[in-house]
Amino acid sequence: MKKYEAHKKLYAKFDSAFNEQFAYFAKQSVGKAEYAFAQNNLGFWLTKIDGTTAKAYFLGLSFSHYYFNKIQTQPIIKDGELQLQGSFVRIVKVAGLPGYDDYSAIEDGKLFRIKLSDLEKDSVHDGYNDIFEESFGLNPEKGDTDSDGINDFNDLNPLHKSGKNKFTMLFEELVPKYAAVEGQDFKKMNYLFDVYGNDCEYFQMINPELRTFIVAENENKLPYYLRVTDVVHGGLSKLRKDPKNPEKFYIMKWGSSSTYDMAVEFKNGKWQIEIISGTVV
Ligand SMILES: [Ca+2]
Ligand SMILES: [Ca+2]
Ligand SMILES: [Ca+2]
Repeated sequence: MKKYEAHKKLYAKFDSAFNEQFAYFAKQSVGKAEYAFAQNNLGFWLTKIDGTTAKAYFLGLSFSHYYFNKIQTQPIIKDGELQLQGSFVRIVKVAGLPGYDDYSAIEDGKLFRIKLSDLEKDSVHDGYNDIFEESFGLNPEKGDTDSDGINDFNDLNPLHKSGKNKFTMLFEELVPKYAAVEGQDFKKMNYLFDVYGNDCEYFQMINPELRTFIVAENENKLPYYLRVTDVVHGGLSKLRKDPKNPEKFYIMKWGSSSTYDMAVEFKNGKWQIEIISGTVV
C-alpha cells in the first residue's frame, strides 16, 4: 500500500491535470516542462505539463507488439527525443482462456526513440496529435472530422454525426454505463475512449456519455493501428426483425467474456429489453 501511495503522490500533478485517465511509469523535467510516460486502454502516451497547459501525445505503438519496461533506468527525454527501454513482443493467446494473453519477447533490451517534434505534431492544432488521429481514423488535416460542427477534441462521437431516433435510444441503453467518480467529468476526459466495430448507421449516431470511436467492422477498412491492436472490447450485432411484430427485434451483445442474445421491443415510447440467453466463456 505504501508503494501505491508513493506512486500516487509522485504523479499527483498529472492525475489532476489529466483527470485520472492514465497510469504512469516514468517522468522527467526538461526546463519548465514535465513529461510522464503513460498508458490507457487505447495504448501508450507521452503526457506533458508546461505551465498551465497539459497535453497528451499518442505514441501509435501497439501494446500487441511493444512492451515498455515499467522501470526506465535512463532519462526518457534526451536530445529532443522520447527514449523508451523495452522489447518487441508477440501476444500468445491462451486457448480457452480469453483475457489471459501472454507475451513472448521477440527482441529484448531495445531502446525505442521517437522525435518529440514528430510526436507532438498536431497539424491543425485541434488538441490531438497527428499520430493519434491516424491511428483511429480521424482526419489530421481537419479539426472536425465528421463535419457535425463539434471539434474532434470536444466531440464524444468524433467519427460520426449524432442524431436522435428510437434506434439511437436503444443503442444508448445497450452500451455500457459508467459511474463517474466524484469530481470526474467524462467530457473533460479527452483521451479515454470506448471502441466499437459497428457498421449500423443508427448505432453510429448514438450520443455516448463517454468518448466513443465507432469504427468499421471490416478489418480491411481499419487504420493500421486498429488492425494490429486489440482495443475493441465488445460489440452489438445487427438488429434482426421479428417476423410477426414490427416493433420487436433480436440483437446479440458480445464482450470479452460473455455474449447475450436479447429480445427488444419498443412499447409506449420505451424499449423493453429482455435477455433470452447468455453464455459466459
Ligand atoms: Ca490534430
Ligand atoms: Ca465533429
Ligand atoms: Ca460527432
